[in-house]
Amino acid sequence: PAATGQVPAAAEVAEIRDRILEKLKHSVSKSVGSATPHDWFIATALSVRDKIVESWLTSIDTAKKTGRKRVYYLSLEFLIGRLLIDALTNMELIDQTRAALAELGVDLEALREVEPDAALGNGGLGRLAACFMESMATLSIAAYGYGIRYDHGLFRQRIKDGRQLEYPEDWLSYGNPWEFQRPELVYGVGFSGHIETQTLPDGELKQVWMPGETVQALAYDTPIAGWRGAHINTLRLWAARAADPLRLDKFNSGDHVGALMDQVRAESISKVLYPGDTSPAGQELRLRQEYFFASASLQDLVRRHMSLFGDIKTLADKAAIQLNDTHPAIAVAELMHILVDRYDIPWNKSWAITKATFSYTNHTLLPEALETWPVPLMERLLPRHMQIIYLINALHLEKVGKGPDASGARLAALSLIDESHGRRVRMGHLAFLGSHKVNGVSALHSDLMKTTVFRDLESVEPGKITNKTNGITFRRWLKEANPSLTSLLTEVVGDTLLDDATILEKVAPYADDSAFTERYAAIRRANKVALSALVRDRIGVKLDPDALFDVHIKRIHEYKRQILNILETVAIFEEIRAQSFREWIPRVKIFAGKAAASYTTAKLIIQLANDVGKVVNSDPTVRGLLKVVFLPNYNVSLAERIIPAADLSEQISTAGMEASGTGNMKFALNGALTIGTLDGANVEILEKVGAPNIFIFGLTADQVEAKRTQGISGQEAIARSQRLSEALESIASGVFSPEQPDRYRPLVDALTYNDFFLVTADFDSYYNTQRDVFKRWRDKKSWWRSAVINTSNMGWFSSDRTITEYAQEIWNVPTTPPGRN
Ligand code: 26V
Repeated sequence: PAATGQVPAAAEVAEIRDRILEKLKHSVSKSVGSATPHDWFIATALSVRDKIVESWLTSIDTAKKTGRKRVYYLSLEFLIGRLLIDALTNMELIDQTRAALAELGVDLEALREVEPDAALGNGGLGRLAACFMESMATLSIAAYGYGIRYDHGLFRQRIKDGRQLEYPEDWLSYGNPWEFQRPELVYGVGFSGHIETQTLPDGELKQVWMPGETVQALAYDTPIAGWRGAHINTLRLWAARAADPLRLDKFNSGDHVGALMDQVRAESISKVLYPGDTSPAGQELRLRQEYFFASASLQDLVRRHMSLFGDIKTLADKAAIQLNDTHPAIAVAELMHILVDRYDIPWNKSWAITKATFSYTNHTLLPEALETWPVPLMERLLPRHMQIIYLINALHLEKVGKGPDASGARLAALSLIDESHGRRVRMGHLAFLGSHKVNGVSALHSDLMKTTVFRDLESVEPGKITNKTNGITFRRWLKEANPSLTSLLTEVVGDTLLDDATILEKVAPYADDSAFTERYAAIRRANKVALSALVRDRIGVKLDPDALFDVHIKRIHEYKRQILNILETVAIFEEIRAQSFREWIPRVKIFAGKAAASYTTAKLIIQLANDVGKVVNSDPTVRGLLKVVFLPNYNVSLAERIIPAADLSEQISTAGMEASGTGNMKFALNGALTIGTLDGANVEILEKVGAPNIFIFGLTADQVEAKRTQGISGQEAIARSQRLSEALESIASGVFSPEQPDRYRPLVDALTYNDFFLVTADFDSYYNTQRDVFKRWRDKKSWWRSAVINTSNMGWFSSDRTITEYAQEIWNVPTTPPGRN
């Protein structure tokens, strides 16, 4: 990537160089002659970390002195990615550090590549948490992220014979230069045991939980630098340890393995990230993770509150706790436990404090993703919390039961306990009731919340559900991922672009300036050349950088409809072969994404993409007019390489099913045109960029709902579309799996008889819209005009805007835009 700034001052460069050398010697213990790229990475990270720490301590001190309200973002996932370039960028040290390393004969880009991704998340929800942490720091909100320090993040994906294989990920194996262990910060987290009823001196009865098992939570802190380093926040992740590391009695009697049993059991809690992204985990270990981090985080923030303010009753004035999905929802019962049992605050007062403190974000309406826990499991693992949940429920049902429309069915729908398939605690209901505000993540999604899963609860507390459309941090997704484009844009709008993304609007007039669009197109081409080199290195496929790069990257899931894209690919493949004389648009289909290890259909879709690629890429009649690549091990760092090189962004979920999407925003910001359904934030992207600059197709969410009530067989749609039936037929007959012709029978059968995701219903519309894409691509002037209009209208999708809305409408905390500190 091109340099991004001015020539740095020689004295500053020399100082940075000397700091790095000092770290290399005294912290890494290596000489210049023997240092590996990894050693240089550590030395460089430690030297920028020193700068961060100085601001960090000031930020913490200022928050203390001013007695500011703090925001606590509770999330089981933080999908951070790499931090070196991010830290250097936000500390405004990137050019100086690049120059300092160059003097030492070291290439910063090479160091960038040796840092492992912190992949402590599955996908959109985890990456959103990471963007929010960066924006909260940028806006000088005193915020803490709380989560789990997993030893192993999301599995590493390899593709063997077209199939996904999962390998453990090991991001900590070379150490982590960004974190600080806090050995003094340890909390005990209880599980199981029993409850004793005690009589207080005044005759009141009191429930006392006597846990049967206690696990220790150890704090690890990572500083999160905001833009221009003006403010630094803390990401505090908890690691689990046994209270007693070793049972000496067992060890001495010769049972060396048994002596470590408690340790293994305790440490399993923070061992590995759950790799599913929607299907229910169901296991006890997942509930133990949820309670472990909720309890440690609440103990920590209550301790801080008491030491600063000394009165637990003011908690809601000084702390806002955001629940990232229902994963931390048990915190609602935990806070009640703390207030009622520890601080002896009366129930109603405790409930008022709890509600005023919590708020909850929902990230999906998929029924299989809505967490519920079996009552017997809760009773065994968290007996006191189960009592509290019953009491919350009793008071809630008593209140709503007085209403005129309190039918049995309505009460069953409103209850915290789902009685329909065994007795289960509905964590979404608990999060909803325990919060003062509940939000969805796009306008459409927030509306659907009110008419689907939360319809009854919303009717009890109208106005509680609000919308906060997601956003992305432009520091990472524009400047760090696409420095050349960022330079071009700042030439036009000025270098406050990353302080206030709305000034991107000033780029709009340049959509018609051919000198500008030519430079814009040249930057894209250079990014495509760079991506082509990566593709060649990783999978040995050669790409034409002048082809249309059509990109579909995200978790593999039926509702995201990678298969719709594959069907269009197959249809075009057949057409090119049959009519090779026609003038085809050279196109590269790029796929990447992970499937949950147990999600058989998703894994079959990965195999199909790979099998189609194998056949298409080696067919001589296609003559390189179509290439299909599946890039293994999709992660944040790979996204940073692919997105700036994309021409077309595939956002083709079944309408009503993608809560928001955030990849859609990253692509549009970097100037890819979107082909998409009216789903999630696509709807708002359409509003901002205008219909001529986006390719919208397919059924709307309302039409999807109506269609499903008529039946979900694909037979009619297939019969109506010769192209579709031929594409399905070639897949079903083994054209792409000659060694096992019936391999894709299950996929084709599902589409034919049980097409819940309405792939067949949307196929023709998608196919035709792809032909509109081809037409536009031929008219390059018009294409680049649309690309520039996309970029110029994306300012609103900055996570700075999203966080400002949360701060003003949910948390009630002030924000200070960067550059104005
Ligand atoms: C569910 C589960 C179930 C149990 C196993 C572990 C696990 C992990 C995560 C989830 C929830 C996934 C929900 C999610 O990622 N939603 C995505 O959130 C994005 C940010 O709001 C949004 O852009 C995507 O549309 C939405 O799918």
